Amino acid sequence: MPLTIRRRELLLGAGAAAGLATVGMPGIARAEAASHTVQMLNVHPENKRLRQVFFPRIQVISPGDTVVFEATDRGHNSAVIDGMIPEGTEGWDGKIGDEVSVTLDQPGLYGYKCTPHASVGMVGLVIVRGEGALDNLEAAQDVRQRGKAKSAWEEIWEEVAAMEDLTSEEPAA
Ligand SMILES: [Cu+2]
Repeated sequence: MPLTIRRRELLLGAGAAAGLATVGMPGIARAEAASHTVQMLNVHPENKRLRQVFFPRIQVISPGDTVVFEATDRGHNSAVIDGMIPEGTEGWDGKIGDEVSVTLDQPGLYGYKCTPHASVGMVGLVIVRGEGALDNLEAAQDVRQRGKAKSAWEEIWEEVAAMEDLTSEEPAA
């Protein structure tokens, strides 16, 4: 049976070589990409007086990361707001009640809403950090908001103004 043994050795060798080959592949760097969760909720988990919310409302991610909008409570969706995403990007438009998962490569601000609850302030922002992350800040701030979305965005922009290092790829240590 020496032939069989040799064949097994060959197969093992091939497997090991294939394993080594993948280590240096560019795709492996994506293994570092993170997944972040935003819950779509009827009641804010830390302040019961706040209703119809995305939690957290602002999510800062790195290019290539994924954001999952979880349909924790029913009746919500996540859809980008016209004029509030970086130029040339597609955004997303989730159906009501559906979980949506988006992977974002382009640094910038991505403003979104729950379509039925935007006017009661159910809006949120994903910031993809990196060069040009704030390039569409003015354009996003210029978008006209209605009802409670107005004050919600004022609060969000205030928080964004206090954030540091958004234009660097890595969070400050
Ligand atoms: Cu909603």
